[in-house]
Amino acid sequence: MEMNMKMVFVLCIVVLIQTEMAHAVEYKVGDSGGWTFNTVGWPKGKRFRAGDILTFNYPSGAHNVVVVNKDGYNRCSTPRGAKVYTKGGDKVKLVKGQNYFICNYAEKMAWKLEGCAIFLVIFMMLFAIQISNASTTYNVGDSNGWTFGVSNWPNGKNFKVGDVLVFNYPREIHNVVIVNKVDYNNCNPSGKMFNSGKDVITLKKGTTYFICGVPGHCDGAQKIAITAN
Ligand SMILES: [Cu+2]
Repeated sequence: MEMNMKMVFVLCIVVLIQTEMAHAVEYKVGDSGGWTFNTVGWPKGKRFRAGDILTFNYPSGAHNVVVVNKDGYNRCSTPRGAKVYTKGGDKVKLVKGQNYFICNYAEKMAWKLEGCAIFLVIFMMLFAIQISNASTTYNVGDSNGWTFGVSNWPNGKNFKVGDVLVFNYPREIHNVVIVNKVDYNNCNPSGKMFNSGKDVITLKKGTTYFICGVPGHCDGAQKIAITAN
């Protein structure tokens, strides 16, 4: 930031109108070097008149020309509503008194860089949130699938809201029924039934109770209670 301010400073020039007269003269600011760093000394020894034209030659996109007041000039800052030229080859007619010109492009670049940094941080935060929110898909019972003795399978796992359970089983042998806690404890299969053999269920907040509705299977520990936070 401090470096950028210095860069701005060396681009500042001040043109003092010494006498007011006819016959406008056209000046190329910075001569062959154009409007670039260290043009600050260029006006020295020249006698400008009101109505003279300054041509600011520079690559547009690298610099600009901002007409400022004395305060803006001294602080290398851009007053609100300042006239800004950006095309390169800009012609500015001098008015009576002191004419102050600065390039505030480095200042702008600093803002842009700051803006980029802020967006990068936001992006990284969103990315981190996305990672922490990423849902996990579980195959219930792992390679054994949804079968007898599966009731211990959830132990030690931390399920989140939005995680997905896939119940894999031969559909002619088992099914999946979502039940309430009492029916879970009593192995009573009254509730929503799935029987595709590959049922995909997204977890909601709280505890969801799953049992196999085929008689005797729930009692054979084909039941799981999953708590998602
Ligand atoms: Cu079963």
